[in-house]
Amino acid sequence: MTPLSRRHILELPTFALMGEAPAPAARAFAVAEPDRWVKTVCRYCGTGCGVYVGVKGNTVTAVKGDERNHNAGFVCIKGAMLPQILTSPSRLTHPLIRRGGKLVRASWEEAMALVAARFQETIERHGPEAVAFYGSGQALTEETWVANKLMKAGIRSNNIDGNPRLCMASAAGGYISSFGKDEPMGCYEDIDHADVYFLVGSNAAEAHPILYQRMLRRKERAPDTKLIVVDPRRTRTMQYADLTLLPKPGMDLSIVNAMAHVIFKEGLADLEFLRQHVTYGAGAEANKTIEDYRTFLEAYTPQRAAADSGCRVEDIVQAARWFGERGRATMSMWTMGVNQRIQGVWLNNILNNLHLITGKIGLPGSTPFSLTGQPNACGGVRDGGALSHLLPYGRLVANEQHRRQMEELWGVSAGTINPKPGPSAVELFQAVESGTIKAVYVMTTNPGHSLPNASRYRKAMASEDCFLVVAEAYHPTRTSELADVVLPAALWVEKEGVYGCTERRYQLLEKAIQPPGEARPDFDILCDLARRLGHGKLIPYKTPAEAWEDILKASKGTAYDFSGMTRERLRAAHGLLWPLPEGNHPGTKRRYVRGDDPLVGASHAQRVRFYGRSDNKAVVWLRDQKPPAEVTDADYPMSLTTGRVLEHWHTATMTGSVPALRPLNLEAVAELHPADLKRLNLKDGDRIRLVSRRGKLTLVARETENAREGSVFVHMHDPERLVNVLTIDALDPGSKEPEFKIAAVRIEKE
Ligand SMILES: Nc1nc2c(c(=O)[nH]1)N[C@H]1C(S)=C(S)[C@@H](COP(=O)(O)OP(=O)(O)OC[C@H]3O[C@@H](n4cnc5c(=O)[nH]c(N)nc54)[C@H](O)[C@@H]3O)O[C@H]1N2
Ligand SMILES: Nc1nc2c(c(=O)[nH]1)N[C@H]1C(S)=C(S)[C@@H](COP(=O)(O)OP(=O)(O)OC[C@H]3O[C@@H](n4cnc5c(=O)[nH]c(N)nc54)[C@H](O)[C@@H]3O)O[C@H]1N2
Ligand code: SF4
Ligand SMILES: [Mo]
Repeated sequence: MTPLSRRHILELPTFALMGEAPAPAARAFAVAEPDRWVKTVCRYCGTGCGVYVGVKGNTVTAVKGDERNHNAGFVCIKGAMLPQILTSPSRLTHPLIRRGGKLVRASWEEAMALVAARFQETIERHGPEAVAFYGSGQALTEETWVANKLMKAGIRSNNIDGNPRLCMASAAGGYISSFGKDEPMGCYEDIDHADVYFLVGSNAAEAHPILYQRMLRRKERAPDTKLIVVDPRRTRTMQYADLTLLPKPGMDLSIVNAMAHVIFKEGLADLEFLRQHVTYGAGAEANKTIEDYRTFLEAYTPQRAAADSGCRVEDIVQAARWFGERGRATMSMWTMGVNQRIQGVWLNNILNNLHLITGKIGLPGSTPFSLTGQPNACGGVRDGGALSHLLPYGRLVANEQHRRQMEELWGVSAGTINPKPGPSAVELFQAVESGTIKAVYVMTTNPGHSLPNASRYRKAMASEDCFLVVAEAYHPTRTSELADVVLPAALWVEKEGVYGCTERRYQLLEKAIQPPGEARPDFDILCDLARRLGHGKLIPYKTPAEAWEDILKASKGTAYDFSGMTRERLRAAHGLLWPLPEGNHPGTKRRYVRGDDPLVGASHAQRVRFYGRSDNKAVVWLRDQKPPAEVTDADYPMSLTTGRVLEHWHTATMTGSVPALRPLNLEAVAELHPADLKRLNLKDGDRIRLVSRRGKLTLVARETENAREGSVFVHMHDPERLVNVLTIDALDPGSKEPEFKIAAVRIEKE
């Protein structure tokens, strides 16, 4: 493996910067000496780095990493350049209403009156299920709380979902089926204790750079620390890997099952742990035995996995040995290469299995740790229960007792909440297409760009039969261009609220400056809408802090209990990890662990208690490898995968506004292996057409050894070249998450 030095780390493409001694980029952004520093959180990824913004007058002139937060003063290139997203010329500063086919300037009163009237009229004529809300893992917790309460308790519709369905739904489904409750049990500190990192479908060097850098720091200190990366492409994350497996897209369940096979065969399983803490299941039922599981694993020999995945037998065995070796702490991390698959939940389950069968769970450095994408997917939408089948803090729409609890907390009469779960994200837009949903409010997400099979849903959103409201910080976007009303939203430090990141860490973002023009915080806009729809009593809040009081109460007594996280404590702390019940509890690094998690009980006989399920056990699931939804064939012989680059954020409304980032990598290109180019008689720089069963896209071909032969990678960020016209809207049957990562395409020369 490549030797690591301090110099290597500092020269990493991730470009991490120390906050204290301003590194070049940080200084570049101290465009004027700030008058004051305000503590907040990075706007971008689910790493949730703490930052301070430097403010002069009403302008953010600098940013630096928070040394007392988990990121220890580091921020990545996107974080360092945050101030410029606030002042982009494309910031929307006043409402827009569509008149005669064109979006024209309107007053707030006109815009809000129109939105309220159209929603009211639609509900009266067609019922509450004719309207919908589509939210985001980037909205603040209090904003999401208001939207969820308004929809489920006020309008009495479960037609509320959000972009975490495109992202974390399979991880949530995996945690719930394996452990009874959502959310990871480990913490970032585990990175400092792990001896093995097992990364599957995660390009952390680009997507979670500060966590990746923390892994490298550990490797530098403890050179025997192993990094294993499983990804069909050769990624930047593999630069420092000790073992790389490059499976055929979609064929890595066989690898993970084969690792379990080897772990048992070589005596690396922790049979005592299994006896105490584990039950077994297949399908949806936990009704199997360890013998059933071992019989199931017999078929998954390393030879079979090698044949399925195209990886080498030795590498699969090596991965299993490093993972399972006694005395080594092992941390798995995974992201969209696992979740965005029709087998997403199943692959999550079997990654959890590896930790259960080795007992490498709930110990320093040993944990199954799904990395979250968005900064508040955990805190706002998953924990807050703002998906169509959920209610806040682990409660379910379909569970009568849970509905009663929320009705009481929300102060509405019993029977108010509709017992039928609403549609998931993609299904919601299918209902727009079919005309059952006639009005949609979209907030802090850009579905006209980010949905799979996008042309289909763009057409539905643009239709005369759909009244589309978009709350946005910028205009035009690929969604605001389709809207009937666009509401200008305050952004990031122009408002206040809570974000909850990957490790159950909740943090307060303080308001630092006033929003530009007439832009308003989403919280205020939603409260205004609630009042206009006659739900002022239900949504009486004047400030996000008032809503937070209700949120604390709703968490109390649940498996999420963070009722001790008062505004004051959040303001003083540099992040707090739940469970954190009322009182002076310091918070929980490792969930389910005796002596750390207050919900386990100090006198519990064993070191862990998986209290998410009533039998206090976790489930090892028998999950078979299946093919992806769309396999390649003679007409569509290449496999398309999509994802991210370091410098850009999703639909690039923010990073595309930063002059230093805009020129870097924003144009989507088709990354192809030299052998494929040769076979197709193409060369680097040629214009080509990618054709799938759903659409066509013209791009420049880029030759790279990093591509997998037979596969093409296109990033998702370019608003002018929407890769989602090609992707497939096939869904995981459990999580309803789309298979963004695998589609069949052919390549034509332009
Ligand atoms: N710079 C940047 N960082 C971000 C974001 C961003 O937009 N830009 N977005 C944030 C969000 S919301 C998210 S969800 C995360 C996503 O973070 P990641 O999931 O790490 O990023 P992706 O590039 O979407 O996909 C990861 C990898 O999955 C691989 N993959 C594709 N198919 C398969 C397969 O069949 N098996 C396996 N094992 N791997 C496969 C792809 O080749 C890709 O390298 O990033 C977060 N961080
Ligand atoms: N092909 C392909 N498609 C994908 C994926 C993939 O890997 N491949 N990944 C999927 C995943 S994991 C995700 S998370 C989604 C992300 O997809 P989106 O959520 O659609 O992408 P973003 O660009 O993050 O959209 C956030 C929008 O909110 C706006 N905004 C920012 N701050 C505020 C605010 O405070 N208030 C309001 N009202 N608006 C604000 C931004 O300008 C931006 O337009 O994409 C999904 N789509
Ligand atoms: S790693 Fe994520 S949260 Fe941290 S600075 Fe970079 S984009 Fe922001
Ligand atoms: Mo995501």
